[in-house]
Amino acid sequence: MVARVAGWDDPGRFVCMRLKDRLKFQHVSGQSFPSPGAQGRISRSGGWGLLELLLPLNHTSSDIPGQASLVFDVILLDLHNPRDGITVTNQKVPEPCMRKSIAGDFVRYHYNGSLLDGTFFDSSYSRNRTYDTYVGRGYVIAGMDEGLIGVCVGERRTITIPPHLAYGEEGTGTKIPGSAVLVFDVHIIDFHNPSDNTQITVTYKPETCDKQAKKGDFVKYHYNASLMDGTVIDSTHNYGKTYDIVLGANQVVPGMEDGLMNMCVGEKRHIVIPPHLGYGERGVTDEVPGSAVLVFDIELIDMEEGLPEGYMFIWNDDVSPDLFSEMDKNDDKQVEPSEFTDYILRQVNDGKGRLAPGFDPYRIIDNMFSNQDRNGDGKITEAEFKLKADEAAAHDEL
Ligand SMILES: [Ca+2]
Ligand SMILES: [Ca+2]
Repeated sequence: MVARVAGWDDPGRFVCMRLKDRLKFQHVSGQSFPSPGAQGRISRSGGWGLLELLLPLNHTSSDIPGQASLVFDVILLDLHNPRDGITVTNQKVPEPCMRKSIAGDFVRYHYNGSLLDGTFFDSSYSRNRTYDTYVGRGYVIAGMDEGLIGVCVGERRTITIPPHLAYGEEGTGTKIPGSAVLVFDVHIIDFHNPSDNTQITVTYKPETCDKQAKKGDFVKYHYNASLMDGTVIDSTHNYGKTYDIVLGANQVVPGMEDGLMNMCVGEKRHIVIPPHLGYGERGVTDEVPGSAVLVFDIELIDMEEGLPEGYMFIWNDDVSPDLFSEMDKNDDKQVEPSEFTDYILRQVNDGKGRLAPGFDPYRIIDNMFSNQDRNGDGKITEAEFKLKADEAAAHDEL
């Protein structure tokens, strides 16, 4: 059984010790073991002074004769001082450390937990996933809450926590006994704050950078994606082609929209996306862990200017006054989908009009047709066309 000894290791200093023995102790003073794991012998009549024994309930007084000197062989399991706070040792802080965690940050970390004598009790590695928590908010034991403040991404540290900042006199579960000092070796994978924005660092800016990507532009870019610990997630270079999207059209996570905004062709950026602007608490199965911070290195390869917001087609020149008859090729006084499609595509090819880049042109044209075909009979009459054209005049639209 595990026994516990408490006492004063030097004047005024109160020490609690957990001992492995057949008996339970309280109140030992006058001497301390040098370190956990040390073995020693306690004698009732020796130099231990105020030793009082609390015998287990199954002991009867007949077990110990009166006036007996008692001798115990003990192994010191751990010791702490109730006035102690946590201690942080073995720090390995990566350079550069851009920022240190503060209360309210959400930290993802790995840990190995052991008792002071080295007995292992738990590890996040065995579950193959990080432990994730807000820090400084009471979601974890007090000592861990404190030990995870001031950490850098990638940092390793050992946090030693006295029982009054861990699981107290009661302990918890089968592996953490009462009054146990806990030792956590932690590795910080990443952290973020729910108020974080996308962090953008321009790593290369071309000399001429006059056209900058904006909402509606069709942008083509390369990216390398990884987690904060360097784990590679994905790269367009693996596929040998760019990733192409319309900016502001929700085709990528909000953090990537932020990161691409105002880029010019040839520019390179390093962007860090917090999970609420990335893949959230769920992440992406087998690719992005839940609540992970993402790191992208991106390069804008090409872009095509989009149309003004809200437009899917615009005229570059003045609109022909004979639009309807130009569309109605077979002159049957109605425009069918094929006539309409042919006409719009011809305008685009001739440079007279533009479709919004990055979308399926046939889908846009279908929508335009449906918009004109008021009664939905699959044909546009001159009356339908005129009605729409009058409305559009106000909107400067077809
Ligand atoms: Ca026709
Ligand atoms: Ca119609």
